[in-house]
Amino acid sequence: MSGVTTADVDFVMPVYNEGGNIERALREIQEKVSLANRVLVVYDFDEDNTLPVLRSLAEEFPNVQAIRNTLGRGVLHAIRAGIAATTAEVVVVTMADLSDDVAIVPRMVEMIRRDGYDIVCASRYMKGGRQQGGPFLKGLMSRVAGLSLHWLAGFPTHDATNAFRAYRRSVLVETPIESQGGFAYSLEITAKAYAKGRKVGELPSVWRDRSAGESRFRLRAWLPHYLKWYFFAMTHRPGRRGA
Ligand SMILES: Nc1nc2c(ncn2[C@@H]2O[C@H](COP(=O)(O)OP(=O)(O)O)[C@@H](O)[C@H]2O)c(=O)[nH]1
Ligand SMILES: [Mg+2]
Repeated sequence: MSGVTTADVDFVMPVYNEGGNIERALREIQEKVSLANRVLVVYDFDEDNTLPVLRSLAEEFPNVQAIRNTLGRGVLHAIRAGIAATTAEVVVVTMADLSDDVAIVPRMVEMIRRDGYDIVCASRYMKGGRQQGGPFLKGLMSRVAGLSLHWLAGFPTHDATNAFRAYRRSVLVETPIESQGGFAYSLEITAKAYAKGRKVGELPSVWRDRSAGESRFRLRAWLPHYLKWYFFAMTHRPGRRGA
């Protein structure tokens, strides 16, 4: 994307050797998201096998920009580096492994731009949403966390741990991330924003486990981060204001 035009939506897409998935992931966005968009593909190292594929697609996808994450290795640093490069009013974090169905992105963007939402969560655990495949324990814990926060604490989504989420960019800018690794930052940001009175909504979404490449999800290592923000979300509701 050139000149001073700003896209309707900037995607932040972290990648770690997604050479087998990236073309399909970009085509899905091209086919299902007819908004002006940029896709910021964030990689950690120059030998990443996603890069040659990206170079071969450069002409066909002028909206795609490869960004080298220089904040430190790992998916959280990559997402932070991607967020730092965003300019659009709406930022969507999504994965390159074809797990997320980007067909809901236009509605996510509409909810933020037209209906005043600040964060829209893709939700596997509400009516119409689904989780297909993936490790049993990871899925079970994610579901129990999401449903307990929703039903016990009134958390505004059934799916607290999904990273596939649309954010009003200003919310990302004003919310410092304390999480040190993994994907718990998405629960952190959403819980903090909700506690501050920001409007958080959800849309049903189907998540499918990847068929190419390998997951780098580290349940044990990241569990303490999740628990910290789970507890925060359980105990911080927005204060009553106005109506
Ligand atoms: N830049 C970067 N991206 C990563 C890293 N680990 C995972 N990713 C990307 O993050 C997304 C989700 O990762 P994945 O390991 O499949 O997690 P899962 O979907 O929870 O199993 C994919 O697009 C990966 O390529 C990393 O260390 N650095
Ligand atoms: Mg995955």
